[in-house]
Amino acid sequence: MTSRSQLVIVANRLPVDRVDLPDGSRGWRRSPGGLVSALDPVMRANDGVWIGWPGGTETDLEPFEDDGLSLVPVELTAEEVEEFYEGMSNATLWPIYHDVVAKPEFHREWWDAYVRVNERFTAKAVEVAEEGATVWVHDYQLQLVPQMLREARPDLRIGFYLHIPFPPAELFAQLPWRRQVLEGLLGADLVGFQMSGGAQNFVRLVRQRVGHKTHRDLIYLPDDRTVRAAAFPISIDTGSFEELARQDSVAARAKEIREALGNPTKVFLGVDRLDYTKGIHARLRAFGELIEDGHFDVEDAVFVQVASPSRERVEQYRILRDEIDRLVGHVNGDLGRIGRPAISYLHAAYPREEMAALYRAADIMVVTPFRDGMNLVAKEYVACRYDDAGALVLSEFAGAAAELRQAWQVNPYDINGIKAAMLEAYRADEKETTKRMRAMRKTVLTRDVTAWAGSFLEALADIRPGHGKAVKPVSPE
Ligand code: GDG
Repeated sequence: MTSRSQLVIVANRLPVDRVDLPDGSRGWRRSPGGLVSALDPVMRANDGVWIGWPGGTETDLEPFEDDGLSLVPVELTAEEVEEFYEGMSNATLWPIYHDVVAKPEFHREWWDAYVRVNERFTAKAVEVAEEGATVWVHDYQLQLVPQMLREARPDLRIGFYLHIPFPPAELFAQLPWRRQVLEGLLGADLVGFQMSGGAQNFVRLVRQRVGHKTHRDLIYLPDDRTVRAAAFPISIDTGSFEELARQDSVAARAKEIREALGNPTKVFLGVDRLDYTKGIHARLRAFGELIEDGHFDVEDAVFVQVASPSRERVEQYRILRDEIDRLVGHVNGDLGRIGRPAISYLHAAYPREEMAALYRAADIMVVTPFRDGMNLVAKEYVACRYDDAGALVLSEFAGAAAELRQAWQVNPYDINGIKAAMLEAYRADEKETTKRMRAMRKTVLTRDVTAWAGSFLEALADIRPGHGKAVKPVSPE
């Protein structure tokens, strides 16, 4: 039995992963991530509850506590994992919301599973939310929850945050269930986006497709409710990243990494989930061509690409994996030397300490998504560069580009443009890289994830004075 709460977080995933313990029993391990660290203090201050899928298809899971957090698992069947998660969420909505970089698939059974699973998440929230509680729903897997929740519990204050871009009307219009999704989101009092462009796309679509009156960032519903749509660019736990990067063990590991690479003059780095939106292929191709063109050779520069396994049962992700395998084989076969491949390609996930060491070891971080809500990797790299060194090559189509103006910005569709930016960053003198990095660090240090969560919750508390109770403000330790 879970206690009821004044603050309920509803997200696709719980902030824990299943692990096998040494004694043979099964336990939980906290999954590290910015969202969890941002919400941790708010959750504690308000005795919050987090509702989410623990991954897998285990049944009979009861609500439990993990390191002081109350967690409520939502179960999915194997069929729902296929239809709701891999299908509707990752093969329909994900590509539509990312500029149709891959072709979205539309299947009515997937939609039915999406509705059913959204209902299940809603039922849990209805159960655990106290009278007048604040419920914060996250991301594209749960866009129907706000409306379902509003119908069941009009007393609640409901916020929704979309972590990925919200597409332009022309693309969103392809979705056979576009109206249901818009109405689903309109159940919230505040709908948050990474960028103001996403918020504007949403307001325009609501006006066009649902017919509600709108003014700037406000939508007026016939039942006298007002919904606000605004941008809240997400960030990282900057302080904890910098602290990690400053550890002696991380510095030692960074040195070891450079040695293992053969101490080249410059190390380029890419870190992504292996996803077709991230532009991994384009940047590796650009790097290979720079060597082929004779701008530098493998003694001068190498590229380390970490691609953590992701959504491996979705067809498009398998195709992408093969394409990258082929390209890396081709570049290394043609351009590498014994003991010195041009690209060190790592299809694996690493602990946070190793990520920090990689960020410390890299001279040039290359982030080239075709479309990305924010891209936290770019901000993490900046957070780890307390020495004000290092260069960032960043796609204009990542949300982060709006804040990290001093990066070498590129159009990820323009391979020559990527090459030129990589070469400029490679050749830039210390004065130039320091000036740029200092400015970017100022941004990332002041706008961290705690500020992000605080500003969203404050805006949510402001929206309907007198209705629902506001959560206690976050008190950073
Ligand atoms: C979505 C939106 C938005 C990656 N490999 C490893 C690892 N990571 C960590 C990174 C970073 C996170 O995963 C990836 O975050 P991104 O923001 O780069 O991208 P998405 O996963 O697509 O996230 C995105 C974000 O939501 C937040 O709103 O910014 O636009 O698409 O933190 O460091 N971490 C570890 N090992 C790995 O191998 N430990």
